[in-house]
Amino acid sequence: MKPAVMMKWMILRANLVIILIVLLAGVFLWVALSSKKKSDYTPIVKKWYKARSIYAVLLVVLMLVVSIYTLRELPFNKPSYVLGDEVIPVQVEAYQFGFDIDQTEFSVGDTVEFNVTTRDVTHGFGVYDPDMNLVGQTQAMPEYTNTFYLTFDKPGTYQVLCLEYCGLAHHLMMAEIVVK
Ligand SMILES: [Cu+2]
Repeated sequence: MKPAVMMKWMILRANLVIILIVLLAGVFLWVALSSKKKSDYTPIVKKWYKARSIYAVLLVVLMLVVSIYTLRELPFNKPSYVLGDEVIPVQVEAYQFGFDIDQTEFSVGDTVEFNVTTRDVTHGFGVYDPDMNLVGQTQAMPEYTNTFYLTFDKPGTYQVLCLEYCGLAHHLMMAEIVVK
């Protein structure tokens, strides 16, 4: 997703939250105002038991649609590394506030083995393609090396961003990888 599109989504979501809060307040008000009315209990129970089953089915369908839609783009089903591939090992050391990456220039088609650690606190190591889609990430942990494989299939400048809040200048913690 491009940054401009992302921004639009964030504004849309903020508006949605406000609308939902107003709706919820409306429901509370309606319940409070109608709580003094007296009526026969049995038909109400029957009516809402029925509504509850319809609601449950709708919820399951909605969750299925949302799950399928949101999970299909996860990289889990796209192996970027096959046993026997030639890989380029790269050491990454994160620190407050930057990354030491021992190689940052690659060619299209290269499969890289990122060995990620940190010299101070926990950081994130997220690699974004030239369209700012997250294509790979792992945690940078003290005294521990996390490895992940990434095949660069597009030329351009990739951004590396920290994905774990790690201090005041966390938002400035970035690096670049160039793929030719
Ligand atoms: Cu960080």
